[in-house]
Amino acid sequence: MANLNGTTSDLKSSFLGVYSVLKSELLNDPAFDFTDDSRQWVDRMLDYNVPGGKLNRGLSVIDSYKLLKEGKELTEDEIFLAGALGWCIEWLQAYFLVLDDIMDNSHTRRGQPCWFKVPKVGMIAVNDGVLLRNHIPRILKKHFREKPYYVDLLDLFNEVEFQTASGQMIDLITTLEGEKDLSKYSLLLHCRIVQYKTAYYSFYLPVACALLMAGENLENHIDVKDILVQMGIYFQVQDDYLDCFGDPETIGKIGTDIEDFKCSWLVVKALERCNEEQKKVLYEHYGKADSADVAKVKALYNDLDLQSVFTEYESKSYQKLTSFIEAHPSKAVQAVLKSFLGKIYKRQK
Ligand code: DMA
Ligand code: MG
Ligand code: MG
Ligand code: MG
Repeated sequence: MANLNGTTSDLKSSFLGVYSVLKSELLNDPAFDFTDDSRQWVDRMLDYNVPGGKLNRGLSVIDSYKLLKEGKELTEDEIFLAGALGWCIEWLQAYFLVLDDIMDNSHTRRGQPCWFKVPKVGMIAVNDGVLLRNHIPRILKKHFREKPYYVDLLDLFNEVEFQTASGQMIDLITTLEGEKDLSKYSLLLHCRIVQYKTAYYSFYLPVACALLMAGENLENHIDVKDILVQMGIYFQVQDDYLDCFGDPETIGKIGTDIEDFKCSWLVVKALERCNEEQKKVLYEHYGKADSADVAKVKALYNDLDLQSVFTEYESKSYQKLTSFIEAHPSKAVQAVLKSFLGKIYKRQK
């Protein structure tokens, strides 16, 4: 394995090396009597869904752990373990995305068809999601069961999964047919949805994993959690913005928020800024599958100059988050949080 204390590309290639090890362990899990067919299915399903993203969440476990160790060279063993925790987060993400794409009726993900859209997969994707979710405790058991922080790790993944699934639930029930009512959409509701569906697993979880590995008690780091949750909310606002204004080639997915009647940051801002006439347009065309309806909504977003509203929000958020970070007493924690923020500020994908 390449030395993970080296450059970013070394780090990524070694991280991918950890993936190969974990995958081969799962494909030879003695708890299931694999046949060639079933092993091949899982092999293909994993390669299709787990490693193809930006890997930011996974890589940042190693990054954060290194920063918490304040520059001390990590051992190969520490690197492998931090990498394995990073992959557990990527597995969790794959599980949520496979199911999210079915529920959101999406088309593409990471530049390829969503897994359930692949011929012969279809609704088998539901069980594949369940399998992906089940792989996490298997990885943790294999590599962490003797660690003093094993129970805390299991508990952390359980808590965060529950929060994420609850966030997904409120994201989905706000769009229910027959109750399509834009008047219930507000910044407060948006904030509640994205805090749960995105912030905990995308931002708090990687740092919490690194903290546990470093022997820390998570109860002593509530302040870090609060900052990461704020960062996660900003990240999902970017996701909502890119759903409409991003380049599908670059973000690897085609937006569906308007069709899906989502409580997106953009529709909330549009409602805040529109006049009575524009409000009628929104009420009439938001949440319809027809591309002519979607085009009307997008034209309205342009008229309301939501691109500038977003740019303004983006720089304000960056300033606010930076000041929260700089108020933190630990320089090592500051470095972890700044590295995170740097990775997402003004992202195009
Ligand atoms: C996704 O929200 C949240 C989870 C937990 C997968 P989303 O549907 O906006 O994500 P995407 O835009 O990637 O489909
Ligand atoms: Mg989605
Ligand atoms: Mg969704
Ligand atoms: Mg989205």
